[in-house]
Amino acid sequence: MSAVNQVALALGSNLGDRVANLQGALDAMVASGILRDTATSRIYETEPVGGPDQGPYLNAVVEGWTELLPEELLAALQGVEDQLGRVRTVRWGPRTVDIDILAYGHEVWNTEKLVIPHPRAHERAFVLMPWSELDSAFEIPGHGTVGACLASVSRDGIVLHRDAKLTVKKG
Ligand code: A4P
Ligand code: MG
Repeated sequence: MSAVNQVALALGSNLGDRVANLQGALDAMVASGILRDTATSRIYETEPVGGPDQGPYLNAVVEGWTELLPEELLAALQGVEDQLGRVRTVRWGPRTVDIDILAYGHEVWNTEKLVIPHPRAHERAFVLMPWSELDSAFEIPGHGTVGACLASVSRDGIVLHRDAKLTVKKG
């Protein structure tokens, strides 16, 4: 049997039908077997952080279990981003969908392609607010719990998106 690891992923979208993009990414991850036993946070509307002048984001966090190794997971998630029509132009620029690996169990990974835990997750309210709904007690390696990190950042510019929810379809 393959090893199964729990992962936390951040989803973000600020182009096109943003809810459909987040839901499409979740559906693709489940349907392709990348993730199973998946749980999702609520969706937040968030002011863009960094990058060029761009529209507001919808952000959410998804947790689940994967049999893929970290770099296999990254490649599979980039495949989902491509499938959803992502075009990479400027760093931190607008995107149909971005899927970042926040945590892979409690592993620490540091290669040119992949850094886990995500190097900016612990300071971003648009990640920590949805993540805390799922697992506030999760210990982010090197940074303390999700809840403690959230308590030390500003929540300005982050509001709950009440119009839609993500739903997990059986894979
Ligand atoms: N990479 C390294 N570590 C990881 C990881 N843990 N997860 C590498 C995913 N990718 C990782 O990513 C660039 C490269 O990061 C990848 O090729 C991968 O090898 P990308 O998705 O192509 O480009 P990006 O997302 O523009 O860059 P980056 O550095 O991931 O940006 P961030 O830090 O994710 O910031 N504001 C709001 N409100 N909401 C957002 O979601 N997102 C960003 C993107 C900026 N501002 C935002 C939001
Ligand atoms: Mg990214």
